[in-house]
Amino acid sequence: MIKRFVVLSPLFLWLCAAMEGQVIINELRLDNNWVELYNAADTAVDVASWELCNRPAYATISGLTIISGNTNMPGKSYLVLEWAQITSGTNELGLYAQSGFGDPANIRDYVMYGGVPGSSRASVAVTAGVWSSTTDFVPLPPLDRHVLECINFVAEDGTDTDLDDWAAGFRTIGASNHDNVIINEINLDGQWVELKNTGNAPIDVSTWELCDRPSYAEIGNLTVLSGSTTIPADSFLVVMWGPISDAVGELALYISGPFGSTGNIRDYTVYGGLPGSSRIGTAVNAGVWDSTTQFIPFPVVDTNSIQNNDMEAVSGIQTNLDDWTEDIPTLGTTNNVSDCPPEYTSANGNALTGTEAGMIQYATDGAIESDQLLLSTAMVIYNAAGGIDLNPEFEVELGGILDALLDGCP
Ligand SMILES: [Ca+2]
Ligand SMILES: [Ca+2]
Ligand SMILES: [Ca+2]
Ligand SMILES: [Ca+2]
Repeated sequence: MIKRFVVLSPLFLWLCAAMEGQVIINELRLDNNWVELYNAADTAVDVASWELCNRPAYATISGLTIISGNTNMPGKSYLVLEWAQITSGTNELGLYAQSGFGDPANIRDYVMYGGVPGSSRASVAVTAGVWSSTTDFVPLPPLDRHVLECINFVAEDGTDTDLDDWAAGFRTIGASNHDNVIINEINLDGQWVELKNTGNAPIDVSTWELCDRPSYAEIGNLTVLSGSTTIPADSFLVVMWGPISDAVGELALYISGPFGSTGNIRDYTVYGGLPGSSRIGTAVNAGVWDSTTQFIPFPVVDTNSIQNNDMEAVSGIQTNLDDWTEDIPTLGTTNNVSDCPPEYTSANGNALTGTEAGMIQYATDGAIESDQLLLSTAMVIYNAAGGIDLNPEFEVELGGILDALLDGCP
């Protein structure tokens, strides 16, 4: 009798493991109990017998409702599944190639969000290298309409994605998550806008649209001052557009029309005041701007730009009024990271006006001049190294609080 032995080389075993490991958890839509899986491999992976886990609940993928895609996932494709366990709040989701949920060899990807669950498979995920730490969780998105998404667009398997690769994003169910372009700098004098691709892969924005209601422009039709409409990873595109000017206006960024849709807007700014007609309501509902009454003041120095100073922002969701300040132009390059306004005085048209109802601090190394009305619920700090001037119109209602400091910006 002849005995035959088959010797599997370590390389062969490693290739098998890598191929069946290249499906990742890509997006979570918590309001609909949906998860989007992505097959990062070039070849098909059949995940019908794979398992989802939210300890102590488990589900075989073939038993779940398919929202889009196929359980025999073609290379570079998406599969969207519904599972009642995917809910908002403190939670986890594990993706396993087979049951045996305590065995790190079986887990392929993992995400923890909203807090640290009392019972979880986090330690299995950390041992397997598909999650960063048993105490790391992705914060819940700011609005129900936001999703949690993987923002590592070059991930090859679950070991490439951990806490730093997850963020609140826009719904892109069954499609790439990469829509991570923000409005980064606006120069009113020069009539240009700098867009930044905050993602780690190139993105083509030639069919995206700018909007200053009722004016609209496809980005591919505009004059490029710097960069390319296919913006490389972590890079800039600067385009000119006529409606960007020294008059009260807005600038919105859309992946496409229709422009009243919260699903299409990706970032928003409004400057100098509140325009009579605008998309600010759409922007606030989409979570890309603070409120319908907030705007960026005109720059004190005409040639200065207004610039986003949040270097960590991954999408328009993370940039708000507080992130915008005036500084010398940085056309096509990283913005100046100074978040101290030069001053708030009537001499430059930026005097503090309007009504305050909540807690807010205004800080500058220059001076503050105020016509504000502070309601009974207001708790306001004026912090100006160059002095504070309260005009006759300034008023604090009974119960309202004003702290005046001369420290300037922290
Ligand atoms: Ca991972
Ligand atoms: Ca997606
Ligand atoms: Ca924003
Ligand atoms: Ca810049």
